[in-house]
Amino acid sequence: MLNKMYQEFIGCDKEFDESSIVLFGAPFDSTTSNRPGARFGSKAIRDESYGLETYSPYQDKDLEDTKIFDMGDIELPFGDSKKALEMIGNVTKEILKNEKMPFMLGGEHLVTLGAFNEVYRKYPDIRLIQFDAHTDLRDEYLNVKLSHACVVRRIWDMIGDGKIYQFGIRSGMREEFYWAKEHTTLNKYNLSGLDKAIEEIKDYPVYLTIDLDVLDPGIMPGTGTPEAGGISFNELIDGIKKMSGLNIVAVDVNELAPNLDMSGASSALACKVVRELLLMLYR
Ligand SMILES: [Mn+2]
Repeated sequence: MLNKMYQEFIGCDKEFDESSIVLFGAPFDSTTSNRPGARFGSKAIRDESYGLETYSPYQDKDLEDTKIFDMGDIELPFGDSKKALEMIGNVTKEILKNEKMPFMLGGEHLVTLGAFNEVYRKYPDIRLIQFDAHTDLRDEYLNVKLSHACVVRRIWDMIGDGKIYQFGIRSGMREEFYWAKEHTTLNKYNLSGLDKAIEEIKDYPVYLTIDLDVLDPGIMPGTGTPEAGGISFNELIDGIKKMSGLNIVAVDVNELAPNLDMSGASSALACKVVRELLLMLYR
């Protein structure tokens, strides 16, 4: 008998059938406009997770007490966004079909669209919570509609007005900020509007997407488009804990570019965010 040839995210060593959460990587960064490297994010998160404890003092929970399967990374074609999103969709679909929660590790932010498509198919009344420095509301970027800079706009194309809640936003075109006033709930700079949003969407299924650049680049420099003035790690952990009462049905954590922070601190931080999310979500 042979064993698998990769190390899963720490504590996520259960089999598919017995698990309620399925972790998978989407190592894709073809539309990254500034500094590439997010394609290495999921692998770094998996590798560096062995620097973590499985126990969280923040939540008094331990990954050892969970049943989570890490399937590893999907092998994606870098030159073809449409095909890559389709492949991400197929994996997501299979996870949902088996009544499990997809938990995707990016990759650039565009990968969210592949998973979201399938989640929307299963949950037509889905709401989106986005933590991000950037609006991601452009209709197109460099004449491309399938771009990391357009991902939330593409989600709006599907679900429409009043269902998208954005937090930590501090960068975008004027047109995007004005457009958001009509179509999304955009909270600038921090997570201060989160309580109100939770109250509004507590009866709906929720897709949670966390672009790690929502964090301050002082603690999270390892990302493609760092944006000064971000939230602290403790603010993010508080936000994650607050969402434990929500009906979150799918999650992704994206935009770690480990090659852009040679200290490794950004990767270690991302691992910790993933651990806290898994422990918050596990039922
Ligand atoms: Mn961003």
